[in-house]
Amino acid sequence: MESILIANRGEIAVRIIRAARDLGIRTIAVYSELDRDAVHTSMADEAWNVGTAPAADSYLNVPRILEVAAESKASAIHPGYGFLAENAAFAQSVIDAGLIWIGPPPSAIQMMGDKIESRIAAEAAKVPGVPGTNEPLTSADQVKAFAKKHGMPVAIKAAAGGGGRGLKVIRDIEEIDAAFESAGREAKAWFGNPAVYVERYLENARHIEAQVLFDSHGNGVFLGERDCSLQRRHQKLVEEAPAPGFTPKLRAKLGRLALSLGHAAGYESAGTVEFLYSDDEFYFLEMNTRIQVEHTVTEEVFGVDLVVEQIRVARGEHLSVTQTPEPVGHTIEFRINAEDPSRDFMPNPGKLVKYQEPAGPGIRVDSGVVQGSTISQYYDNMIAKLIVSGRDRNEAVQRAKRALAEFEIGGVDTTIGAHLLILENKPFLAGDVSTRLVEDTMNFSAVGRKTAAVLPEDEELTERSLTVEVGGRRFTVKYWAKVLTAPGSGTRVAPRRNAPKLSKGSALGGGEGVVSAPMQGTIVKVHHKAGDSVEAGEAVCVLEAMKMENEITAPNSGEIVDLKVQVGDTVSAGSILMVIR
Ligand code: MV4
Repeated sequence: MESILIANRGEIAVRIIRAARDLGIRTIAVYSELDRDAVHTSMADEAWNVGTAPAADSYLNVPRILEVAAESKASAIHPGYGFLAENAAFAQSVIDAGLIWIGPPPSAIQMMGDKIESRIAAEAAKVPGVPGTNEPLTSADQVKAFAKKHGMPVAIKAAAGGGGRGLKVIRDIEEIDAAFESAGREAKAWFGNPAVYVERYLENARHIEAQVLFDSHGNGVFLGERDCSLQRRHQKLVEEAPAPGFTPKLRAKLGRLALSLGHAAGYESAGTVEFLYSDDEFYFLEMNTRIQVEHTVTEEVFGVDLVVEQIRVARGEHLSVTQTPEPVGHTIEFRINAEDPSRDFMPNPGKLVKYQEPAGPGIRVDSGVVQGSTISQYYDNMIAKLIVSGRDRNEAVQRAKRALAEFEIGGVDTTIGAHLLILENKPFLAGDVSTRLVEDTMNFSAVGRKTAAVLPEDEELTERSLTVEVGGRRFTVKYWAKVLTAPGSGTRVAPRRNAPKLSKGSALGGGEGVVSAPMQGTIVKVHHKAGDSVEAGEAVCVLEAMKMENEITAPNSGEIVDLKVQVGDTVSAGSILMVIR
């Protein structure tokens, strides 16, 4: 295997490039027009344009990806996760094109992609599933009969769904008719397959994933478990290994179940078998036939490079790891996404005008960005994965607090504040994790943006006021600054750069409706464009200064008649930012 084409982007593309490099294999990146200057694009040995920004026109553009594979003479393709990673037809077309597919056989992808088929395979392999049906439902009456027999709540799931997509929880018999109808409609619309099935919905269970790795010679190894119970609307927030409170006995039992399913499926490469763990029992949920986002915590604790192992297996090698390693220490992964936890994790794409990763003991950051990168609404909101290890869970938690506080990201809202809140959550700290923890015990609505919430607790903020004169008019503004102890350690005033110039004919500063910078800083968000109407007191832009984001508000209602700044501008105290008349 002389070269690998990575059919992906972002942090996982960087991750695969690193693994290939470790094996001395040449790397071929593909990029969309939006990713022409992305980290993965410049990092690979060569890079090819596969199309325009929309994923359908680029990262999902199978003919173009295969064409590039042929033109670049790639030996193999690694799909990463998402995009085409679990597309059996794509996997088959790669193999038919004479390339090595770094992943499971298309037959295994196909089997596990149909959640009803995967349940049947699990049953045949004596891997107990959540009580449920193994035939597509044809009427709401079947759901009612199931609920009568097994109890409520129940979950209706899309056979072509997975990862929580197409999952409907029903807590009241009266809701079954409507839920059954909408589940089928949504499954058809979202996945192109209306088939749905029903399971008993297990409340308060833990979501435990088993990492498995198979070679092409029938050998399989269980590489430990991950606890992924902390999810929000089926989006994982935090993953950890080993699972809190897991014993070697439990780990061995889980491993036997996971390997049994893998063998039954004729599995090869890395895969993850998902279970619910409740009342000392494991219940099979689904199997993911890809390397997962959270593979990193397994790597850190069980001491294996899963992507290197995938490549080795794809080269026809026998497993180099044949026994489940003993876990060493504890690792927690935090997904740093461009989302605003205080607004229900609303995506907040934008330019990373400030980006500085933490480092130091126990810290690993997997990312595909640098300062100046843009998180685009065309792709997922992930900025980076912060992977924190310690000798035990408490040390990992302490280090995580330090690393999250150290993580400098400006220009987008991030999930850092939410993670810091999780690290103060008592059930979480006690290891009492379950799929209900987030919903039952956490409220993110008050989570400030990272810079406002995470100044190390020994730093205090003092209220200060600043008197400025703009265009002959005197303003006194309040601001809050860190107490700097070292003498002369005042904030270095950055030289003015791109500071907005007063345009001809505009207000010469001062006067009604002039919005000025209360202090020197960087514009990290502009909420409006020229011509927009705004209300008095409404946030119009965000100025980052002294590690804090400061909302600048409209002094009066009116129209923005002159917008002088854009994201990334450095402004000095008193600079006019915009005029509202
Ligand atoms: C379930 C379940 C309880 N009972 N199925 C969520 C993602 C996908 N992997 C499957 N998931 C679940 N399926 C039954 N029959 C609980 C989850 C689940 C979960 C549900 C709600 C909120 C957070 C969750 C975290 C992990 C798993």
